[in-house]
This record gives sequence, C-alpha cells and structure tokens, in this order.
Amino acid sequence: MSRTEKPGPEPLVIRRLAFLGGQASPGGWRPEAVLPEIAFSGRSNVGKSSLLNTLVRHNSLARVSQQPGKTREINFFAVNDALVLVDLPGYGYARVAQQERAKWRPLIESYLETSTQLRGIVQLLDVRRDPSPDDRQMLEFLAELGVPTIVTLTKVDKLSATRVATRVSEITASLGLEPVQVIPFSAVTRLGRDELASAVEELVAAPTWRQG
Ligand SMILES: Nc1nc2c(ncn2[C@@H]2O[C@H](COP(=O)(O)OP(=O)(O)O)[C@@H](O)[C@H]2O)c(=O)[nH]1
Ligand SMILES: [Mg+2]
Repeated sequence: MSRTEKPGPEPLVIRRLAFLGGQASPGGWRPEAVLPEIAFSGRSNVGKSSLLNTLVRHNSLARVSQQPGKTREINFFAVNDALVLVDLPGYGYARVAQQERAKWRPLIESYLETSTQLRGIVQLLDVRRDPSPDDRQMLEFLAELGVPTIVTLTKVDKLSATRVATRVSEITASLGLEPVQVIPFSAVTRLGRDELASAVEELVAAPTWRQG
C-alpha cells in the first residue's frame, strides 16, 4: 500500500448505497452473508459515524451521534452491490450502564467469530488519546483471530501537522503496528479518505484470511 497520492480515478466510487438492517443480539437477524464485509470498530465518540459518512461521501449514512453510546446494534450497509460496510457498536463509553456495556462485547465478538464474509477490520482510535484498555483488548482479539486490520487515527484536524506525525509514530510503536496499517484521518478535511478507500478495496480483493 503506497502512502503517496496517485493521480487517477478516486478509489471506491460510490454508485449505490443501501441500508440492509441492524443486528441486535448474537445469533439474531443479520443480512445474508453473500458479499465481502469490512467492519468498523472503535469506542463511542471516536468519530466512526463521521468516518463512514466521509468514506461513502454521504452525509447521513451513519448518524453522527449527539448521544455517545446510543448505537448498540450492528448496522449493515451495502455499497455498489459489491461489498458491505459493517458499523459495529461503539464500546467503552463510561456513562453507559454496566448492563448495556455487558451486551456489546458478546455481540461484537460473535459477529467477528462467525462472519464468513468478513475480509477486514478498520479499527478507529482518536489521534489525541492513548489507546484505552478496551481499545487494546479489541486489537488483541483481532490479532488472535488473525483478521487483517487497518487502524485509522481520527480527528487529526484537531492537532498541528507536526503533532500528528509525532502521535502517529507513538501510537504505531506503542501498539506494535506496521506503519502501512495506520492511516491518519479527518472527517473535517477529508484527509485519509482516499487512502482508507484504497485500503478497503484491497481488503475486499484479498482472498479470505479464515482457515478452512
Ligand atoms: N474536528 C473533528 N471532529 C470530529 C471528527 N470526526 C468526528 N468528530 C466529532 O466527534 C463527535 C463524535 O463523532 P461521531 O462520528 O458521532 O462518533 P461515533 O460515536 O464514533 O460514531 C462529533 O461531535 C463529531 O462532529 C473529525 O475528523 N474532526
Ligand atoms: Mg456513531
């Protein structure tokens, strides 16, 4: 994956978008798994809805939440009848009742363990914050599963370019990631949109990582 922007057609041109529905519980309804799926994960308020909307150039695909922790279902969106973007529930929001918090982990884990069409995960982290224990647990879980993972560092417009570069190196090193796995992103300036779109296309095109 190249970091430099290449001239040419933009990656992942969106011709058709459709909301397929939501999954509320492990083993509950979910759309038929026929298209490759890319899932998006991160703590509440990290900027996941904003990133999804920026990725598909659509202002209200995923609702930008005024109430963090409110979206507790897994939402499925078909793109171009070719792939499905999977919006996992935001986790780890302190003000969400313990009972609610106990629900997201089994839901997310069962999705990740059983989705036959899953091709990769985009894990979101706020560029300004150190990864939380929940973030680290999620990344460890993904590493154990062996699912290809891209990390986007969100809200980079809130820091100077110099500070962003420092934070990108710090977070990449502290999580033991490869630099090509990490994409700085801003829903405000759209920085990183095309790089993320290319990464998503590559994940979709790659053969499945699941063993037999
Ligand atoms: N400055 C800035 N604010 C952002 C960015 N992405 C999200 N936000 C803000 O962060 C808050 C949470 O965003 P949202 O997309 O709802 O996060 P979610 O809970 O992870 O879906 C909202 O107030 C957004 O406007 C970004 O790239 N830059
Ligand atoms: Mg959201």
